[in-house]
Amino acid sequence: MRIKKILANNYSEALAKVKYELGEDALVISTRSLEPDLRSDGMGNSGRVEITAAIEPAEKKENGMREGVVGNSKSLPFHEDDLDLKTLIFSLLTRTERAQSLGLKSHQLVAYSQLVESGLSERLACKVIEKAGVEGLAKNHVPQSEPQVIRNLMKRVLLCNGEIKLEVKKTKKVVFVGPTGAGKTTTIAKLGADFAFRQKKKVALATLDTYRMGAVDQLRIYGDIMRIPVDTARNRDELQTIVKKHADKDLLLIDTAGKSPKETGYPDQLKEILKDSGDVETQLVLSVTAQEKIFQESVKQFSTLGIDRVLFTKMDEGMSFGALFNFSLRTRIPFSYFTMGQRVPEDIEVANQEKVIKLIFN
Ligand SMILES: Nc1nc2c(ncn2[C@@H]2O[C@H](COP(=O)(O)OP(=O)(O)OP(=O)(O)O)[C@@H](O)[C@H]2O)c(=O)[nH]1
Ligand SMILES: [Mg+2]
Repeated sequence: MRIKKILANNYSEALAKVKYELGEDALVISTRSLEPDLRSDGMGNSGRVEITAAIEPAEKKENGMREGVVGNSKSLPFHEDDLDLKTLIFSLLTRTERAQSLGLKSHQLVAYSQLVESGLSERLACKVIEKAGVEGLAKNHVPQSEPQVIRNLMKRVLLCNGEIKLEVKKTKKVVFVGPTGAGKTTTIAKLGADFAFRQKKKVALATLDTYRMGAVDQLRIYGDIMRIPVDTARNRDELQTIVKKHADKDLLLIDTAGKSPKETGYPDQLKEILKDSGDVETQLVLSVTAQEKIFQESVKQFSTLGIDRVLFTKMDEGMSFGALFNFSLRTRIPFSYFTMGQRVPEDIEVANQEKVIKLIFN
């Protein structure tokens, strides 16, 4: 790693020099203001700034190093680095120093801090403020990121794609997967009721959760109350039989056993069971109360199955909704529904961008 100190009259000039001398991938590792030093020989400075920046040699970068931090990612919409040496050094700076090293100006720091406080990752918060600043400037000719510009920008990049779309003359099959206790079974009951009673569609429920005591009963009780058939499948053949039996239905909702993201073999078992049942949409169910790390691990865990959409539960218990924004930007998996309570069938709504933005800024 090459380290270089850059002197300039102010931070923006210093950052421009860093980019010019070391390139877009350079990482600012420290900044400091220099006191005016008016030496009699005229060689002193009159209040300047010093930036220490580092750059990875080109051949190392080609060996797997990802994009840099200053002026990074032009890909859509934003991008974050993996944990690497740069990230490690970066993490040693204070939040404000990090924001400045990413190019934010002092007038942007309040908005930036608010986003980080509400759970946005620091890098995404910087990107949002930066882009909102550019958009605000283009629109109003004022170099500031107005709250409305920030909100609109964030709203625009969130991906939501509405409720389950039924097929014409074909049963729509949807399987719900996710960590233990995320709310899969309860959500299936809510959706079953919505499609059967509000939308007057023919609905059937099935469960592959034959591992846990009482799991089948839990779904069956909901099915009995709603007068919706509930079937259980232990393997591929049994599921195929259920699918055939319900060929006249508009919608078949399939429940699965909750598994910790550490159980990496489980998605392959599910894939095997679902193999001959035709097109099955996969919805990953995640609770907003879980750690963000669980979100990422679950996405990784079920990636072999192919996740079509994500459904967030327990919005009523969530404390920090910036994680939803991070999730959307990191994975680009569209949101389907949000659930916000234990009441069946009331506590569910189709996911929408406005809701996420309101929760983040509330
Ligand atoms: N507060 C709140 N609780 C919820 C919500 N959705 C589900 N729950 C509760 O979360 C608990 C677990 O819900 P389940 O539907 O059994 O979760 P699951 O994902 O099927 O669990 P496993 O099958 O064990 O993996 C229950 O007590 C539900 O009432 C929600 O939106 N808000
Ligand atoms: Mg369950």
